[in-house]
Amino acid sequence: MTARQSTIRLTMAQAVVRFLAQQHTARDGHEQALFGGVFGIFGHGNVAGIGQALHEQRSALRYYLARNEQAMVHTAAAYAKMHNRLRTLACTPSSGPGATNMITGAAGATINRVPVLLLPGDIFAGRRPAPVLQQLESSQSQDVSVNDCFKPVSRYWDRINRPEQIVTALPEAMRVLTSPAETGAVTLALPQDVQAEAYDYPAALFEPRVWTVGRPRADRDRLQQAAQWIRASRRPLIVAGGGVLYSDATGALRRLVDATGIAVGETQAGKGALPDPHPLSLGGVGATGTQAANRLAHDADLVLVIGSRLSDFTTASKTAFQHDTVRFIGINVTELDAFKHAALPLVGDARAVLDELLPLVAGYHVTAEYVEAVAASQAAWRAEVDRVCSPQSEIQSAIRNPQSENQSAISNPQSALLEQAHVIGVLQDTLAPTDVIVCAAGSLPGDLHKLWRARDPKGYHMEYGYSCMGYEIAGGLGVKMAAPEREVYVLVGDGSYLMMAQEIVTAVQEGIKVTVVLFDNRGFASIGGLSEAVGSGGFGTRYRYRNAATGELDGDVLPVDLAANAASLGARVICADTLAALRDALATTANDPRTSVIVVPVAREARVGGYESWWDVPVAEVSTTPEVQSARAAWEKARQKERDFL
Ligand SMILES: Cc1ncc(C[n+]2csc(CCOP(=O)(O)OP(=O)(O)O)c2C)c(N)n1
Ligand SMILES: [Mg+2]
Repeated sequence: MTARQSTIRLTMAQAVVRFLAQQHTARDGHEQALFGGVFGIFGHGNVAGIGQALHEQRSALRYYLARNEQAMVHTAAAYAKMHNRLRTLACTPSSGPGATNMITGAAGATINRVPVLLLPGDIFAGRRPAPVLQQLESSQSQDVSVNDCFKPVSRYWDRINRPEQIVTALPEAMRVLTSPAETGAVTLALPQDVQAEAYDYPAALFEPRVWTVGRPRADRDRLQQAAQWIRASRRPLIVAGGGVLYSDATGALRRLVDATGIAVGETQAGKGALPDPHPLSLGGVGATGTQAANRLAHDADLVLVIGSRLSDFTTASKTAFQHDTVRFIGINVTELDAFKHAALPLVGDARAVLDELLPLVAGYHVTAEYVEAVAASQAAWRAEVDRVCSPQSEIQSAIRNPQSENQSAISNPQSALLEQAHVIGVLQDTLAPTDVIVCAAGSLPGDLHKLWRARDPKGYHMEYGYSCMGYEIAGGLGVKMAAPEREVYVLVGDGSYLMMAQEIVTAVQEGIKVTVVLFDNRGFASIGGLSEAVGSGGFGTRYRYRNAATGELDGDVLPVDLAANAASLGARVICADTLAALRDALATTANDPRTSVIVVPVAREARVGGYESWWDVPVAEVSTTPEVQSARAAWEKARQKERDFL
């Protein structure tokens, strides 16, 4: 330390909190605080350190009490995603189980490329009282704790064994959090004793700091090459991913497609990149995509991938693109993604790259034949969505599915369980374009990817990188905190709800309104369907009693009352078992500032099918079950379409 530097004596934890409150991001000249607060659950591993610091500095950085550590990371990730990664929340758990509860959330954030700051408590750096409560012991090393488990799921990981280490660790942590290319979970493990230790910190550490999120530009020669490829293309397609939204490139995308006539398919994270309606929007692409997008993908000779990780859902497990000489242009701020599928990599910010590409393709336009084909397939798809979402098809669907638990629909339409697609139709009709739907796992993501018309770039919030059951309600909380001016609708299955509903209590406590629409089909419709498809008949996916006669889980329906459960957590609860009741419930909750749960019983078997697509789930190679054998044969055939792009 030089003599000129003034210092401030603080505990390490006080210094961390003080530092976090001073961090900002700026993009395109717009500056905002990086941290919108700190979520936490206290235990011996953080209460006297970070807990004390948060108490003392509570006017600088607000503390929120979560109910589960995994949930609070989902909340932070959703908050960050809603803010296009320019803001996030910090999470403080105790050490031990409080810390490891966050690992699932950390993996989700890193996989989805969204920033979250995790500050787990850690074992004593001084070691004398070891093993402390909840400490993992090793006979090989004393330099091991459960927090080492965060390493593979963090983009930056550090353990602060001396208080002065934060002087170098915190700026690194912020660099990674605010780097569009590197971002994800950042973990600073904070030993319990060191949190409370004082140090003379340089005062400069606590000066306000602005992390400029730039717009890196792609290599010029490669841009020229990309423009040539586009000009040479007769059947191009754009695959728009989450990067389009994060980079605020929806306007740039629209300008490019309006000028060239190239149609757009969207990934789960990219849905809303070209908001509906637009003549060149084909909706979702890939395993859960629309017929319109999947047909164009099948024949595309050039795929312009913008801000996508090209997951197996997007590529239909590498079967989506079947043109003999198809080639790819990868526009991505992350090299790893830009190079996928042997693409011509345009490594850079999506908006900057699109802005520079536009003048280079001036004069290029797709053919009249392409324009006609896109218009026709879009019109056909819109009609198909209307058909699938319209209640008139309720009875036909029960007839289509002879195994249906909805057989009563055939004899008595009044008593029929609702179909999920019809509920989605009502939500689509009722919600305002700027309202946000939040979802993550089960059968809803696939149905929504196909059926939902995202009319606002931030209106469709799907966590489908990790597809983590339990994200939904916790995530909804983060979305509402990030966009309090919007109505937030959490769409959640009964399985996901049972896994993690407790953040309703946090929402009630904070007066943060979310409206949960709970689709109760008594078990796992999605994985049940997948189990049937692989020949296992939905084994182990129904919420039913074990049947003494058969020894299987095929007894009576369980007496679980999800409405009573939600009410017990403090939510307003409405049960809606008809579409009319659902419309009423949505009107009622829209005018209520409280957090509500609308419980909608839906038929498990009434599923929305796939549209000329596939997902690779390998089937048992040997089995005595004929259903498995035929599923295997079908899988072996379908798999032949998988391609290597080299
Ligand atoms: C944490 C977690 N565990 C398991 C899975 C695998 N999984 C995907 S969907 C699903 C069932 C979801 O059930 P529910 O929420 O009721 O939705 P439904 O399938 O009935 O639409 C399961 C078990 C997962 N995605 N996440
Ligand atoms: Mg379910």
